[in-house]
Amino acid sequence: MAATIITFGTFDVFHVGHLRILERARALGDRLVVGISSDELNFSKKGRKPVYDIHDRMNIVSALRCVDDVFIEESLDKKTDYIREHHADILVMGDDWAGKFDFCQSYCNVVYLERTPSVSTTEIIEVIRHGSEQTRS
Ligand code: C2G
Repeated sequence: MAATIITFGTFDVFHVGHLRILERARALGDRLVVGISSDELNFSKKGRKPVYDIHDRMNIVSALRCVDDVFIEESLDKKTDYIREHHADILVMGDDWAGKFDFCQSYCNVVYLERTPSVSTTEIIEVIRHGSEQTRS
C-alpha cells in the first residue's frame, strides 16, 4: 500500500537544510504532505515574524519535486488532527524536535531525521544583517 509522509515546518528563507529534510522524508514513502506554519504560529514559536509570508513560503515548498501537497499548520497542538486528515502513515521531523511528537505514535510512525549541520534561517538572517565576518567562526 502507498505510504503517505507528513512533515511540518516554517521553511522561512528556504535553504539546503530544508530541501534535504524534505527529500529524505519523501524517500520514506510515496507521497509527501507538508504543513507550513502560519505567520502567527511562527511568531509564537520564534518571537519574530517570518521574512517570507505564508503565501510565499507555501508557493516555494509546493513547487519542489519532492512535495505533493502543502497546507497551513495553524497550531502545534493539532498534529494528530492533521495526521488523520491527510491519512499520514509516517510523521517526519528534524532531530531538533526529537521526542516532542512521540505522542503521535498511536496515529502513525514517528521518525526524527538528523538536521543538516551549519545552516539555519536564524544564521542566514544574522549574516545578511551583520555580514559573514562577525557571525561565522
Ligand atoms: N531542518 C534541518 N536542518 C537544518 C534546518 C532545519 O533538517 N539545518 C529541518 C527542521 O528540523 C524541521 C524542518 O527542517 O524538521 C523545518 O525547519 P523550520 O522551518 O525551522 O521549522 P520549525 O520552525 O522548527 O517548525 O510543528 C513543528 C514545527 O512547525 C516545526
